[in-house]
Amino acid sequence: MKKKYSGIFILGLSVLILFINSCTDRESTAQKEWLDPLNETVAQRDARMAWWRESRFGMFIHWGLYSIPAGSWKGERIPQGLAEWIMLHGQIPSEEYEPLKDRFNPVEFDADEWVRMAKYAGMRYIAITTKHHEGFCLFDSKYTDYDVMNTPFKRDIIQELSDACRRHGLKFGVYYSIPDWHHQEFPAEHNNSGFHGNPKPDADLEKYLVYMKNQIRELLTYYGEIGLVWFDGGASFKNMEQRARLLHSEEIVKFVKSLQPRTIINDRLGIPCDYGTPEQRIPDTGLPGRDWETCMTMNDTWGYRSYDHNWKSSEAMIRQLVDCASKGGNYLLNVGPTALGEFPQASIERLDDIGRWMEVNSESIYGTQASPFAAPSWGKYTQKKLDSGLTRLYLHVFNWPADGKLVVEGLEKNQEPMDVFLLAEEHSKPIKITVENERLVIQVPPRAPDAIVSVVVVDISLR
Ligand code: FHN
Repeated sequence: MKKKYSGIFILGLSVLILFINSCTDRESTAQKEWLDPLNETVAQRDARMAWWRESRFGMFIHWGLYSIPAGSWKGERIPQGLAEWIMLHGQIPSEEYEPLKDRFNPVEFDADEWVRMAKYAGMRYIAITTKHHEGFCLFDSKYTDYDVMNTPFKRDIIQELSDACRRHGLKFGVYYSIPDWHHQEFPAEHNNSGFHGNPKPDADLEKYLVYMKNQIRELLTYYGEIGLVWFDGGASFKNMEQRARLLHSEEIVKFVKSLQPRTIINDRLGIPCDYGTPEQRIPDTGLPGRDWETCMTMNDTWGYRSYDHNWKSSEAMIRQLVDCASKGGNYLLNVGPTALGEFPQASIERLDDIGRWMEVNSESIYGTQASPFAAPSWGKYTQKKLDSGLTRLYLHVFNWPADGKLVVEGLEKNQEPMDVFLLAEEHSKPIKITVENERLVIQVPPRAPDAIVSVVVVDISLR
């Protein structure tokens, strides 16, 4: 017998449905909490993220056909914007730009040499552009001829670099551009400022997504363990909500995980996924409660630009690395190789400087967590828990006290440290600690062990 429902019941049900919808709307307008399609437990996710959190420091590599023009076109400098966007900034049609592939022949490319430089700098993972917005692929793809196998070079760069990472113990990650200025089915309307090298008016995003998923399958099938996928949107789509909706991003994540369940995914599909990606900036308070990674150029552009000499100092980048770690984040520092396959000399020198600092101080970066205290006036704190139950505080001193008195801001005077030493000197020289005006003061030597950042270690029992 068909059940009759009272008017009150139906009214109540409608109100309930309206309330749920309003919540859902509110949730969908806010950054919807990421519901992992695999219903991962916190413990499972922590295990999957462990290597990435331990690493704290990686290398970004932006390399493609744009390294050939290197910021100039037909003898004219195109200084606006980013070097890897020269096709757009120069409004270069595909038929003029794409023949660059017939000149791509990076005869100096040496994957082991690149990985050795990253490893010496203290970087624990590499993420390279397998395909940037220009659409050219640095890997052998059976879904396009616009790839490295159809150039004079004829070598699968992604294969060589992923193999070299495994040989040297670095995790390998792939950057993949969502927008594609070459593929005819990526609609120009969804590109930044509606650009496409060879626009097809009735381009069908769904057809492009088939191509994109086929290439994702290639990358996650033929190149061994892929530690992370660095999707990038390049200002495409109106906003993240539209990007996630039109890309069916949760389906893409499920697809990636169906191929390699442990692969870490960033937030540029338009949904939170595993970590946030502040770009060219270090958030004042980090991204509390969330994994995050600042990506940063060494000069002003990601791809190689021959006349961009605005290089950050090694000091500035070491301090950025410390700053990220002090807020619980990772630092992904970029190199833009030349058309010959070499790192710019200025990049090599900086990687070398950073490596020398990391040789002495990497313990204060790897595996650390955000500081338990606000940053002191003279530098940054990082911390890690010791097996003993003590907390090891790493005091990164940017400004060494001329009077030799380092005030440990944030610690209560009664929190007597159990051990204090200079990381550069281990326990060779005891360091005195006193209480002055209710504050803990470390008597440090007159000369800083390191001109850029010196690390003082304080082991303490934090409740
Ligand atoms: O448009 C890209 C840009 O070329 C570069 O790849 C950066 C790196 O994070 N991502 C996009 C801009 O946000």
